[in-house]
Amino acid sequence: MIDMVFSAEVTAAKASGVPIVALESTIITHGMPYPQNVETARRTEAAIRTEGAVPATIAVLNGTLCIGLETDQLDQLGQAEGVAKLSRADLAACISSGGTGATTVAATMIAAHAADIAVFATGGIGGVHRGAELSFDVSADLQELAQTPVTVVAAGAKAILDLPKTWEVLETLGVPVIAYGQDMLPAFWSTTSEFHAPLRMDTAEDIAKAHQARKALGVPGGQLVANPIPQTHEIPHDTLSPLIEQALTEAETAKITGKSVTPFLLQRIFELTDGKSLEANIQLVLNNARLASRIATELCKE
Ligand code: PSU
Ligand code: MN
Repeated sequence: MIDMVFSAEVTAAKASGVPIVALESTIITHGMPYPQNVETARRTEAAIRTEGAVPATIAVLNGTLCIGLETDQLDQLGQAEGVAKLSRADLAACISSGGTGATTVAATMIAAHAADIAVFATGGIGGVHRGAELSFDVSADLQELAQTPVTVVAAGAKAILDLPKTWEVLETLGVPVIAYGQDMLPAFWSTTSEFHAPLRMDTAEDIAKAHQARKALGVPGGQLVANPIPQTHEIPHDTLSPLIEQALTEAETAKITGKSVTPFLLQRIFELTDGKSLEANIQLVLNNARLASRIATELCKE
């Protein structure tokens, strides 16, 4: 088993059986600008505590896999330059070489599972990029959901992606995609989309039961809970759509590829919406943290 260092708060939660919710760190280093990134991380952690659970933000700091960050560690990570973006392929190498890296959805799932944490909240998962039929750019997050038993609460896949292809791949991989409280899938910055969700659940209890049933069946992999952004904070798809197109064209012109694609697009959309996309992103993360806490609480009861 890999060495892990738990924060004081996570250590205490483990000792007393308090529910724990994992959080990723790529959203801090590559998903939002400073200082909003650190502020959002703190507010997300606080939202989890308000629900009676404990947050475990995951990152690799100087070769140590950290499950839960202390206040100063979070501050430093949020301002650090050149932090690696870690997925399944490079998590181990970062640890073995003593590096520092932020964990994506895929790497956070691996670490959460290793730390025996079953629920994880984020903003949006990675998915099939537009033009993937030529670029083959498909996030490792999808494969991870198929093989690692963690329930991930997200506001759907980011609308910069090819959403129908993302949902198709998740179906092929056997990942349960559960819309929370509505029939349609959310689209990150927008509450709804034109795509019907394969599954719908209305309570945290039902989601926790489905997590346990999958485990009891011996089916590997996790679940994706698609939790819609609260309507008061959404950016309607029609407003966003042309701006996403513009950001995608710019990415193509600038020949942005690989790991840089998602951060580039998020940053451009932030600029093109005068910061409105960031405010929506913050609100949906908080909303996901609250639901994840309630699911983790239900899992602790069983
Ligand atoms: N959700 C956000 N902002 C982000 C991400 C998710 O609101 O920055 C990150 C996650 O860490 C996710 C990653 O795993 O983007 C996907 O990157 P890629 O498309 O390169 O797999
Ligand atoms: Mn990619």
